[in-house]
Amino acid sequence: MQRIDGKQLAQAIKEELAEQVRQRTQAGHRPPHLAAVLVGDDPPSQVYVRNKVRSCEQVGFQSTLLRKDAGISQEELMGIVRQLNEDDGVDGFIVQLPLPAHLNEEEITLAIDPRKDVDGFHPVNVGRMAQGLPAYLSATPAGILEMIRRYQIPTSGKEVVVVGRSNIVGTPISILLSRKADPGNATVTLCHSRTADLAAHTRRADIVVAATGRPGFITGEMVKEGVVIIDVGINRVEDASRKKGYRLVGDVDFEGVAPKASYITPVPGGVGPMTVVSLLLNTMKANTGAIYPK
Ligand code: BQF
Repeated sequence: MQRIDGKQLAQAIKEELAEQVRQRTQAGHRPPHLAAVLVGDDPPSQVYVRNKVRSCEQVGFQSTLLRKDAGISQEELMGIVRQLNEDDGVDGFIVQLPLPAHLNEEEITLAIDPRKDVDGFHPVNVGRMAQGLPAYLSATPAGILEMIRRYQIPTSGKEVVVVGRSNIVGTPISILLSRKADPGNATVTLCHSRTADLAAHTRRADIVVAATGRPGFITGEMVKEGVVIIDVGINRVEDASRKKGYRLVGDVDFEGVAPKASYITPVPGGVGPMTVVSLLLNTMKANTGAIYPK
């Protein structure tokens, strides 16, 4: 069993990015600039946005954090999105999800200029991704692809089972791994809460991508010997022995599954850091015009 060290990989990629920023600023370009809008005080969202801002600093990007009260109106938030769309000093921006319940996430996502949509959530980018056109890829699927690439895990002709069909992880990773590309060319099954006999599917899988949001959901008896496990879950479970009162666990029962796995991503330190670094990579692409030429 080999652990896939997402933290180490993310660090290596950040060092490459920092070098690229140095070279481009030497050559007279301004550094990439990411803006993030955080609405309200959802504790995990605050952690995620802080991770993103700190990561920008580490690689020499400019970052702007716009913090807004949980009570902000839809109209005011739409106004902020329009301003960021127009701001030539901002290469890309994100609106941290989830938003408070009174706000319409779909309308906000649709209002973001696809050329600045470094989260890759706008239907224009999703559609381009699905057709294999240049697009900003959703950060978690992009991070998973990069992990698979750098660990040289074969995907062509493999049986992949994705568990979870969200718009930001399950659905796009299933499209990406089935595309005619490398990594890709896999035979992908997308399982979800209505799948009959989930274990019958996961037991056949060469690669399992777990994105259910249920702590420890994938158990040892659900997988075959030699399986590759990509655990996307970031679940807070109560733990009185920790300073913060909780610890992070994945969607996979690590202790039960690891002995059967050839490769497995840990939580924390697996997919999570790769998600953040993918956002940086998208922001670099926004700055250079790699997806949408300027
Ligand atoms: C780690 C996210 C669910 C819903 C919205 C490093 C992150 C997490 C874990 C992080 C996530 C999860 C992010 C670790 C961003 C990943 O060391 O394991 C980094 O910051 N993430 C998000 O912005 O929105 C989410 C998960």
